[in-house]
Amino acid sequence: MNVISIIIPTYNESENIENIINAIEEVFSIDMINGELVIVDDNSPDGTATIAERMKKRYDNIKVIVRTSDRGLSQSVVEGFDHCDSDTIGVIDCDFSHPPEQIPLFLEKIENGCDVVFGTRYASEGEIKGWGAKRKLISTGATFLARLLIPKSTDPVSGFFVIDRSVVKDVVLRPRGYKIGLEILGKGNWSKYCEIPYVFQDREMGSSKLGKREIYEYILQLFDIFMYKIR
Ligand SMILES: Nc1nc2c(ncn2[C@@H]2O[C@H](COP(=O)(O)OP(=O)(O)O)[C@@H](O)[C@H]2O)c(=O)[nH]1
Ligand SMILES: [Mg+2]
Repeated sequence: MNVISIIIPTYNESENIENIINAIEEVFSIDMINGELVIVDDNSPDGTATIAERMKKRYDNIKVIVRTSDRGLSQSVVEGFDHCDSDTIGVIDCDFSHPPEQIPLFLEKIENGCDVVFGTRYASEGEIKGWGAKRKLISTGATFLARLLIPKSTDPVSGFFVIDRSVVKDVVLRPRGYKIGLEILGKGNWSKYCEIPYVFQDREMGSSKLGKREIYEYILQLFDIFMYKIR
């Protein structure tokens, strides 16, 4: 059985998908990790899923899930959970913003008893590279608000995290927008929180899909988690 399943949510990532699969497979191979990749694509018009399917010829540990309704990053990650066959589940972006070579560190923390391990850009040694002032401001504001709900975390809106499956077992999540990690921290069953600093590197290929809708959904999500916690 695999020790870790890594979910990669994708939308129009034809320029990145092959490289990220190769990069994670190399990490698995170097660190002798028995892992699998679960690519969850929202039927990208640029053919991302077809490229991922083709990669199955090279690797036997890849699953490709194509969704055709209710497009969304968070929805894709939650659907991915059902296709993961490991008890340890990770999430990583397709665009190399998150360093795949740090995956073994996340796994080690889980093996040492952490329930959730979040990559953080806002602790010592963590950093964001490549974003303009506007995007940095949005992220700082979003992180500030989320930290009021999850004070233990320096980066509760991080998209780079690994969890033990038990954290989300029988938990009713309300996936929407971009911040599925925050939803899991807000509603999941975890006690030992751990984090690992990483350097976020803005993408070089393809474009961000963050828009006004995701920001609006984020505000609703914060309110929903707040109500959940006081209940
Ligand atoms: N399945 C799926 N993946 C998405 C969607 N939107 C974004 N993603 C993926 O989520 C990851 C982060 O998205 P990105 O646009 O780079 O966000 P940013 O880094 O915050 O600007 C990337 O792997 C995207 O391909 C979506 O609607 N559905
Ligand atoms: Mg990105």
